[in-house]
Parts: sequence; structure tokens; C-alpha cells
Amino acid sequence: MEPERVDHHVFEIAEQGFTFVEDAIEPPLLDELRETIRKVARERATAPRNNPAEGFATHRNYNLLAKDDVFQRMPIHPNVLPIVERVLDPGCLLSGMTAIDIGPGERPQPLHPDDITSTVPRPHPPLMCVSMWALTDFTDENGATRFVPGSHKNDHAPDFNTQYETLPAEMKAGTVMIFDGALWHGGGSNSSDDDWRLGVNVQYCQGWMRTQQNHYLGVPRERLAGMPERLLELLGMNLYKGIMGHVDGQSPGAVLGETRASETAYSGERAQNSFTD
Ligand SMILES: O=C(O)CCC(=O)C(=O)O
Repeated sequence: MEPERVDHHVFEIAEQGFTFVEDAIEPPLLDELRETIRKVARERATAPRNNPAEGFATHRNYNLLAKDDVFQRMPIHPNVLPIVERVLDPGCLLSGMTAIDIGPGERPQPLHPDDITSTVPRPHPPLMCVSMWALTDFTDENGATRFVPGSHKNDHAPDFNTQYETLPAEMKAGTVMIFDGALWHGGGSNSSDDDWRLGVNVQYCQGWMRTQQNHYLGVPRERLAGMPERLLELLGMNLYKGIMGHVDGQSPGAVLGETRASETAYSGERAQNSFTD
């Protein structure tokens, strides 16, 4: 993505908490992602998890990198990652990837910021940056994500028992909404007869934070060998600023015998800069 477009999206996220990247996903990738997710859901007999956060008529699949190699293309996508890297920093981590297929009859998910577990006083600089990939059209009727513009600047998180005015993130399949993890949002209700709304939440966090999904245990080692180096970094296989996340002085990548994402703590330029920044 051209630097001017990245600037524009980063500015919108800072000002209003969200931005839409239209036509972000190439149509063949869009088709493959949609088909693969629904195949995974069929094979795993995915069923609603029956709680307000995960839904009563929604099929969710987590830990997508363990399920098919096509998902490797999402966290490093050139129309998304450059924006995320500017909102956070290039040392950011993939916090999680979740396929969310909202079925007819679903009720609204409670509004929340994705950084809800953070103890940092609000408002705060972005701790998380979230991309919501529309793999089908998102409409007001079929459960488009609902959100409160500007709410990333609030000094509190929403009260689950209060009704707030929200907007639906209506978008065409192929659009990606990117937002500050402090933005109040939630899955919408699906009042359609038979229109399933499929999105994937690809969520990133600061490199020094705990990720929502645990990739070290979740992603099988045999998949790592075939992954692009940038993805290994997003999975925390190298060290944040040359220091954080080491095992006996080595990066997780080195411990796993990878030549990539392999480094020794405190030895590299990033570690030296951490002490002089
Ligand atoms: O499905 C959606 O539109 C939003 C889901 C969400 O915000 C979540 O599960 O944290």
C-alpha cells in the first residue's frame, strides 16, 4: 500500500478509532478463505458456544494458523499490516485470529473494547489494533459489527447493561475494517432468514503484551517451517526489542532450531537501542 494511503488510514484510526480499507482482499483469496473456514467448521462440527460473548447462533473457529496454510496470508497482508505496524509498532504481535460466522437469529454481542482486560487507565495509546475481514457482505440485517465512533478516546469501558448508540460496519466482502483495540464494538444481531455473516478478526497487540491466543502451544511446529519470516516474528518467535520473550537467552525461534527469527538476547541492535532510546 502506498505511504499516503497508509497515512490516511492511520490518521482515521487515531481520530475516529476505525477505518475501512475497501477492496483490500484479492477475490481469489477471499473465496479460498471463505470456503476453507466453512470446510473447517463442517469437519469440526463447529457449534455455537452458547454464551453472550461467543454467541448462541454463531460458529467460531480459533487458532486458524493450525488449521490450514491459507490463513498464513492474513496477518502479513500488504493492505493491512503496514497500517497496523504504524498504529502499534513493527515489533507488534499477532494476538489472535478468529473466524466468526454469525447465523440467523443471533442476538447482539455486548459492546466491548478488545483490550478489555488491560489495566492501563483509559484513554491510552493503542495497545491493540484489530482488523475485521469481511468475507461475506456485512449488512445491518445479517450482523455487521456494531461500533461507537470515537469511543477509543473514552476514559472508561462500556457498561454491559447500558444501551449505547452504535453504527453498523456495513461493508462489501473484501473490505477490511481496522480499528484501535480500545474502540467499543461488538457483533451485530442477525435478523435475516438465511444469511450467514462471515468475518475473521485478525487481532494484533503490542510486542510486550500477553496475546489473547497462545500460538506457542497452538501452532504445530511442523507448520512453522513453511511460514514466512515476518509471520514467525508476529508469532513472537524473535525477541521484542532484542530482549523480551527469551528462553535461556535465546529467541523461541532459535530454541525451535529455526534459522529465521533466531537471535540471542541483549546482543542485537534492537536491544542496544532499548537502552539508549
Ligand atoms: O463478529 C463481530 O463482528 C465482532 C466480534 C467481536 O468483537 C469479538 O468477538 O470480540
